[in-house]
Amino acid sequence: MGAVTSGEMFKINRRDLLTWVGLGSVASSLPIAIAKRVASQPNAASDSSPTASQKLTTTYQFPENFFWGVATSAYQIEGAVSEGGRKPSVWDTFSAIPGRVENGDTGAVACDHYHRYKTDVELMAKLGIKHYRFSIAWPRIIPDGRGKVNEEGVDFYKRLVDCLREHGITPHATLFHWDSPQALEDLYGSWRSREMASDFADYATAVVSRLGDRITNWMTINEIPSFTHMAYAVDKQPPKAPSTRVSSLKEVWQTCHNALLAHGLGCQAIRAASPSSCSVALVADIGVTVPLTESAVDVAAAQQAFHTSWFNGGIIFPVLTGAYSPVMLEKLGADAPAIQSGDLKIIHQPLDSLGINNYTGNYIRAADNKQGFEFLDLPKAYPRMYIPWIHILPESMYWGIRHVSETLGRKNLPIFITENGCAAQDEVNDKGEVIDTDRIMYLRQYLKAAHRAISEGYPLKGYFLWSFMDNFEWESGYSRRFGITYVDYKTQRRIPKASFKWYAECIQQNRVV
Ligand code: GBH
Repeated sequence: MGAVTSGEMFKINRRDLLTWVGLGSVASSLPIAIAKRVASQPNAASDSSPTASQKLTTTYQFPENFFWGVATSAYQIEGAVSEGGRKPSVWDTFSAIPGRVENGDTGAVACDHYHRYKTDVELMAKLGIKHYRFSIAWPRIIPDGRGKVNEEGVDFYKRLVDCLREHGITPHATLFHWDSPQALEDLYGSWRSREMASDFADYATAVVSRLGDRITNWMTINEIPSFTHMAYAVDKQPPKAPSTRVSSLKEVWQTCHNALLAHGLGCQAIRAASPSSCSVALVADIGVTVPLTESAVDVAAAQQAFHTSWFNGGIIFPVLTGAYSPVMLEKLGADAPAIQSGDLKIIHQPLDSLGINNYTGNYIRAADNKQGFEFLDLPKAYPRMYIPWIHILPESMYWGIRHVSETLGRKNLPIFITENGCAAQDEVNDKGEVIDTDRIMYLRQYLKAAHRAISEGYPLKGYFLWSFMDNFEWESGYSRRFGITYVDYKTQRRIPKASFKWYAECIQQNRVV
């Protein structure tokens, strides 16, 4: 499309404009005169009688049984940190140390979801989701990390899940989203010890034996690097809790290996404790390598680079293939973790699906060097969202899914996008609305890339948008908003943003609008 001069702009009518920006379907919320005009438009798709495959690619229609959802996590939304018998997690301790979290923010109140879950679930029902991913707080269920179960903590999740089910929403529970009990940090250094893996398995048993009558979709652990590699470091104060300095990189990798063991033992514990057949997954933040072009050589380069991108070779490889990537091990040398015999068998449990958290990626091209590829730096002005690490790479959605299927050779493993979303500089305007067109732009492009994966036959089964509402964004505190619902933290008022209404329309039409 050529440049539109401001003079020409005046000739564009409202209907054209709505169609251009993809809002042609919001007829129900339009003034009646406009709604009538929209309704009287001939349906372009049926007019030109496209073939089935053309129709699929031009309308971005999703399969009938596709799961549309939203995601949150316990520490980021619940608050009520010392209520109902809960004891501190490492994030309570960490955020209480001045300077660790922006503005000195903590999760003490967060979105007060512990008290407001009913109205939050009502709002989810208005959004039209049928699936909700949340996490269960270990320090609510077993406040000392091991030993006695706190039934009052369990009761909160019973209430929440019953409320979800009353609204026709299926619960998907993550057992661990970074909130390790402080007691275990004090006792044996939490993830530095293998004991953490068996304590996690006992915690999984405690949860599933009590909630397994209400929940059948389980995820063991969310994003292993975020509480291991980013929480332990050798020469700097790591950004995430418990933020411990250790003396070697090998020790950091050991925390990661212990988390893999926890995942494996956790899978076994969930299956043993579940009263009915259930689904078990891991949630991984894979480092997505995107080929600069889709030439055969660049695609091969992206596949090769996938091994050493982020922590893939040491996490998703052992979990899905039963072995650390040899390329990764060679690169690590003496820094690789100690692996005891039998560990890999525990780690490589059968999974019912894999959850992928996708936000961004890296461009790769084939190169004339020893490894055969290179990671490309992004130009300084490459577009990003309102947080430095989210560069806009919609095709990372497609390639993340394809790498798991193809590069890891797990063709038939169902995949869920368990998180995708972005921070935006949201402001409430004088009409009391939040018009986050930048977030809509971001989400729309990523969903189109998800659709491409499905249309090429990759087994993507569902999508959970991060996040249902603004929340405690870890070391950024409340300064970064990822929600499609705005939270006014002073009053705890929820304001559905423009992206909320846009997502509701996608769900309702079962396609990207
Ligand atoms: C997820 O973390 C969390 O699960 C969620 O709790 C959080 O609120 C949400 O996303 C938004 O941050 O190598 O530059 O690409 C994401 C944490 C931070 C993990 C960036 C991967 C890669 C940085 N991620 N990181 S980069």
